[in-house]
Amino acid sequence: MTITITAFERSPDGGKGLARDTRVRWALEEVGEPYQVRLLSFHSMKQPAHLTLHPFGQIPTYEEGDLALFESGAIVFHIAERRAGLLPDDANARARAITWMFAALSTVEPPILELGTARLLEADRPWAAERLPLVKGRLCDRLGQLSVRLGDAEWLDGAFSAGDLMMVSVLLRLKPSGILHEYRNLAAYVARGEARPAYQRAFDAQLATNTGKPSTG
Ligand SMILES: N[C@@H](CCC(=O)N[C@@H](CS)C(=O)NCC(=O)O)C(=O)O
Repeated sequence: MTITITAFERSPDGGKGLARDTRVRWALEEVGEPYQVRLLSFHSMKQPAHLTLHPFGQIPTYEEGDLALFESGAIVFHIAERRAGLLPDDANARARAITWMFAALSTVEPPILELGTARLLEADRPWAAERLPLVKGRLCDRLGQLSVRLGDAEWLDGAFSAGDLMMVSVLLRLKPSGILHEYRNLAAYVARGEARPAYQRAFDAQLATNTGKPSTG
C-alpha cells in the first residue's frame, strides 16, 4: 500500500532538515519503505482538506490505505512497530527504546524549542535579555543529564533504535546554536546518526525539495 507523507513546499529552514518530515522520512528509509510526499504551502496547511488529516494544520502527516496519522512521534512509532529494523525484538529492550522516543519528544525537545522561541520570537521583548539565560540554563541541565546517561555508548540503549532516531532528530535542532559542541559525546552521537545512510537519503530528499536540485543520495 502506498505511503504518503506531507512536508513543506518550502521549509522555513531552506532544507537544513529541521522540519519534522525529515524524521519520518528517516524512519521510512531505515525500514526500507518507499513513500510519496505531498508538498503543502503554509496556506494549504490551514485549509479544511488538510485539517481533516491534521487538526492543528501542520506537517507531517502519514497516510497508508485508510489509516491517517499526525504527530511525528506517533508516525515514527507506527513505522517502527509495523516493520523490522527500528525496535528490538526483546520485549524489555523494545519498551526501553519506546521510552527513549517519549523522552526525546516530551523531555528533551521542549527546552530546545523554548530556546528557539526565546531567540527568534522574543528577542525584541524588554525582558528577553533576562529570560534567555534561564531558558539556556534549563536546556543545559537536560543536555548535561542526557550526556551523562549516554557516556561513551554509541546509542542510548544497545543497538540503534527508533529512540535514537527521535533523540538525534530532536538534538539536530540545536545544530545552528552551537550548544551541542559543549557536549562532545552528544555532538558525536548526533554525527553518528547523521552518518547513517538512511538519514542521508532522507536529508537529501528534503533538500532536493527545498532547493529544486535533484537528490544526491
Ligand atoms: N508535535 C508535532 C509538531 C508539528 C510541527 O510543529 N510541525 C511544523 C513543521 S516542523 C509545522 O507544521 N509548522 C507550521 C505551523 O505550525 O503552522 C510533531 O511532532 O509532528
